Amino acid sequence: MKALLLIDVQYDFMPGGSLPVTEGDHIIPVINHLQNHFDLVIASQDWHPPEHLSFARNHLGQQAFAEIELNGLAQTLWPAHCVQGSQGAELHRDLDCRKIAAIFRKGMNPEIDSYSAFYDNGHRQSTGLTGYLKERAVDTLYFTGLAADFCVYFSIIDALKAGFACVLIEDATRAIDPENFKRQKQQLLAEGVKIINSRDL
Ligand code: VGL
Ligand code: ZN
Repeated sequence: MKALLLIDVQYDFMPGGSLPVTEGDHIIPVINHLQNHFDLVIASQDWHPPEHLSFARNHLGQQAFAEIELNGLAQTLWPAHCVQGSQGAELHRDLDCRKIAAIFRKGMNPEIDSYSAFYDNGHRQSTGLTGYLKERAVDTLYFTGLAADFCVYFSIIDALKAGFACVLIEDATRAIDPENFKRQKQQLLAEGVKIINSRDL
C-alpha cells in the first residue's frame, strides 16, 4: 500500500507568509493532480504555540536565522510562523483537501522544534504517524510539500529509519535553500530514496 504525504502546505511557507519559500505556491496544482494517483493521502501541519522557542522573537537580542543551542540541540531561529489558530498556520485554500484522511500536527511543545512529521528533533516524542501508516499496511511513502530542506527532508530520514520505501516528488516541493537541498538530495539517493517528477507517476 502506498500513501501520499503532504508536508506543511501552509500559508506561512508560501510567498507573502512569514517564512516564505520561493515558488512555494507552485506546488499546489501539482499536488492536487497527484492525489488522483493515491487512495491514501495524509497531511502534516506545523502548529506552534506563540511562545515557541524556535521563534527568534522569544529570545532576547536574537535575529531570525541565527543558530543557537536549545535544550542541547542545534536550533535555527525562525521568524514566528504557523502559530496555532492563525491564518498563516492554515493549509492553503487552493490545496484540495477532500482526500486528506488525517492531519498530523507537530511543533506544539515550545521547548523543542519538530521538522519531521514523525518525531520531534530530539526523537523524544512520536506523532503517531508511523503507527498510523503501519496499521494501514503502508510500505511506500511519496513525499511532497514544504520546505524541501527542512520538514520534507527530515520526514524522509525518519521514514527510512522506520523501514518505509521513500519516493520524493521533486516538482511537488521547494527548498528554503536550494543549494543545501542539492546536497541533501545526493544523500537521499545514496540511502535508496527514489527521486521522481510528478509526470513520471
Ligand atoms: C519548517 C522551519 C521551521 C518546514 C517548519 O515546514 O520546513 N521549516 N518550521
Ligand atoms: Zn516550524
